[in-house]
Amino acid sequence: MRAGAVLLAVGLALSACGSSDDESTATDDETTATDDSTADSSGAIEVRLSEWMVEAPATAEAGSVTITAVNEGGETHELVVVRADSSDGFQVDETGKVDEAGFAEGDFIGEIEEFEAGTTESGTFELDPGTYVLFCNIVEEEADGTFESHFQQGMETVITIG
Ligand SMILES: [Cu+2]
Repeated sequence: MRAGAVLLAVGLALSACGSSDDESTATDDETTATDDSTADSSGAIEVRLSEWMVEAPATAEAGSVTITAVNEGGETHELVVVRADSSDGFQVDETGKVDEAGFAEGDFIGEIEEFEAGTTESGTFELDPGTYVLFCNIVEEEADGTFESHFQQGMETVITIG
């Protein structure tokens, strides 16, 4: 009984080592398992949105960058990509909404349109080396007539593309 078990184990080990099919299968698994990665070297990053944060890796490689935006919050969010050293010079209107048309030509890169809490959206952007601000530009009007600007609540971060 015991000898049989050992032989079986050796047989399994040998077949695992000798099979190139197993190796290619393992590679496929890695390629599809991108959900848990926050950053890698292939131009894909994950950005997490919540109240009131935008969390992104500090750096990413230039080129065609696919941003997977995960809405981990309880509200609808969006993700705007603008080339800027920081948000210091951003123009906001009286509601706290950033004037997306106010950026110099070429600095407004694009956005992932608003998507619901608990969902994930992605977008691919051509990013040259430089510094970019990622922010949410949703403004909600409260029942009392005041405005809640997600950007002004802190939903912004800076990422360096190199
Ligand atoms: Cu938001």
